Amino acid sequence: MDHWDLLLTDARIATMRGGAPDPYGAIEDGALAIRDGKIAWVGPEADLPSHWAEGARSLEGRWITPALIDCHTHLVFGGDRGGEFEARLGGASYEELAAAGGGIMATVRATRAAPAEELFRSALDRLEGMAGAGVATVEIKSGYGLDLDTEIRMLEVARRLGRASGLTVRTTLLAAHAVPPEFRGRPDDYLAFVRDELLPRVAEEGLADAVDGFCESVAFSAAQLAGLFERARALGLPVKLHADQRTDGGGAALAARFGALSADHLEYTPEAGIEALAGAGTVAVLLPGAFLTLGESRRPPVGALRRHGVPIALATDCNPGTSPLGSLPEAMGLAARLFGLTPEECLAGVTRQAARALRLQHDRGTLEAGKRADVAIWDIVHPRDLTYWLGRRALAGLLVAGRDRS
Ligand code: DI6
Ligand code: FE
Repeated sequence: MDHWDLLLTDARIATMRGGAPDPYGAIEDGALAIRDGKIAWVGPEADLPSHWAEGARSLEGRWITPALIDCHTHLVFGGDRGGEFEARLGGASYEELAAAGGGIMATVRATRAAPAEELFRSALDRLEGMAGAGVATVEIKSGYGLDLDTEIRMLEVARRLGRASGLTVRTTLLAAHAVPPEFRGRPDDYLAFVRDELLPRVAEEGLADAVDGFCESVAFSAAQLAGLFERARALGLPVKLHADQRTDGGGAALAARFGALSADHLEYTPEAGIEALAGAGTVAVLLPGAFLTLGESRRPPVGALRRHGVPIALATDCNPGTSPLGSLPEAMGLAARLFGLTPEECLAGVTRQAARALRLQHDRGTLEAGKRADVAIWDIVHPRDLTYWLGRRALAGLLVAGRDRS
């Protein structure tokens, strides 16, 4: 092999390889070669045959990492809930606001009323903000439509965001997010509609890469969601779950039973649930933006997750109600401060482990030969700085499938 499309030299490389003996899988004085959008070679520059270095791009000692992956967002939505935020600061609870027609239902009304173009424009703005912080892969959930047309419109908008931005967008059907007004008091009828009509249609049109549910006392129980998950699996779609965020609803155990890609939130998950996740190989996705915004005090069980070897990912949970957080590096900084994760765990959580939460680990999440050349270039002294600093714009460049994006 003697030609590269792009060769980066004089780089400090946080490969984020799993099981690497060096922290961050780091390679000092490294080089990384790209061909056909993939990483063709990565290692110490001294090991490169010298004539290959011709035409290389020197990074002048900058750090590179895998491009970041935001594996849990509700990026597509209509309207705005800033007023609710103020009301909550004034003492109103999330539950009170929801009972008064606010909360998720306020966003459902606004999303139903919004034309696709408007949903697309506002979400593209948020997506570009994420890319500006080093993110190249984003998961986007539906769940603010709760009817056939709007759920499909949200997923179509999400797919279009991927095509228009050049970033990778993975879509998730979250119709089991709340009971819509048309089905008030009849959650099982609503879930039957999702299971028998909406989900098969979404699967047939290839609009979703996974199926999610909100397993919570204010939403659906584990028993209610099991039927939906069975159908999802029968249609070949993997599942994910909003689990045990504000109460222990047996969410982690449900996720594990269905071999979920991830179980997300987990503040109230008991040890048995964590053991189940470990056995199923399910990723724990922690969401410090929602924890902070809701003023939670019970932290997710990080010690038990570590002890049982459950992979820990982090995401923004970007949504207009409980996590108005548009920056994944800020989620890292918050996870360290609020949950006690190490900076290395935080970076792994938005690269290697986040890839796994989206079943993309074969293709991205670490800097290794054969993987997609999604690479973030940083003006930092050490990879821990990505977690240490809050609100610092440290991105110096972003390669997506080997091409310059910024
Ligand atoms: N978990 C949450 O915290 C949110 N949805 C979810 O599944 C709430 C989203 C919202 O308030 O709009
Ligand atoms: Fe969420």
